[in-house]
Amino acid sequence: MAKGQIVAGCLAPHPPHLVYADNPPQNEAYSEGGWETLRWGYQRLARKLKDIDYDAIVIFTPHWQTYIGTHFLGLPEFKSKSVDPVFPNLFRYNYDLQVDVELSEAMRVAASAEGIITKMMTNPDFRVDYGTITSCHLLNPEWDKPIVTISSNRNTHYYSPEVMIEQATALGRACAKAIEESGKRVVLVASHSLSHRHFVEEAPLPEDMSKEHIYNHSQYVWDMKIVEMMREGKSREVIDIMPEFTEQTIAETEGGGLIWMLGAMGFPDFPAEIYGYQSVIGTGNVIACWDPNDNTREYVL
Ligand code: 2X7
Ligand code: FE2
Repeated sequence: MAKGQIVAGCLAPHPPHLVYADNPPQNEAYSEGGWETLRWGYQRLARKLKDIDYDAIVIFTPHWQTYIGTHFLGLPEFKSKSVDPVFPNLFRYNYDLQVDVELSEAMRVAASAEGIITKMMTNPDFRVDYGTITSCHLLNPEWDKPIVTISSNRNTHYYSPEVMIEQATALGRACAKAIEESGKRVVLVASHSLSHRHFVEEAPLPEDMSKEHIYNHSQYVWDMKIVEMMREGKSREVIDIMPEFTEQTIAETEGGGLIWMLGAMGFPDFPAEIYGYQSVIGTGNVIACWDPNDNTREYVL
């Protein structure tokens, strides 16, 4: 059997506004559009993924928060309605998704061998979080690949940002080993925004783009610094300044997704492809992809 491999790693923000703006049949709310810079960037990345041969998507989300250990989806199908608790007016999405349970269990076993507390989620009534649904919908609107969702163990809050770096890196290493042994070709997804201060009042029309802007300038400067480092292939340095970044901008990096993904990819030193940056209700969001294949890696933006 050929060795499995990670064929791409995507940083894929999940504001539910992006699904709302797209008006897919699965979502109950209706919009007049909005946030095109991000949505068009997602469409471009989705087209790239279509040209890559892969078996499964493994996604790490900060909106499945677990306080004892790291959990993995553990049933072949989950079907329900995902409702964003903060924006139920925008996101009530009917999903029916397939899980690669074999890969999920293999990653759990490998993580456990790294000393991480783990558990499979086998409750058929479990509601998959909106981070998973939003990022997966935008990267693969056809939903024609099985997924695995990994929960975010709350290391940053319970311990410190430094402990999160250690734990999420170990988890990434374990997942990479399991993927290699599985013989599968896998796309990794870190589902989150960068800076994460947001407005506490919504515009009367949420998609009114005349009201959308970054929460404050300092948040913008921090985000641009991180994006610049991604472009320069300085992924290890991104992790080094992450505790400060997370604290200063209340960044969603606190959940560990980007650390996990870059750790699994061995902290790449090649440039990330950038597909777009835009604010959503004041938060900073970049779509980026790390393509380990020198022949297909592009300079997108
Ligand atoms: O979960 C989110 C987010 N990360 C960013 C913006 C708006 C809503 O939800
Ligand atoms: Fe979020």
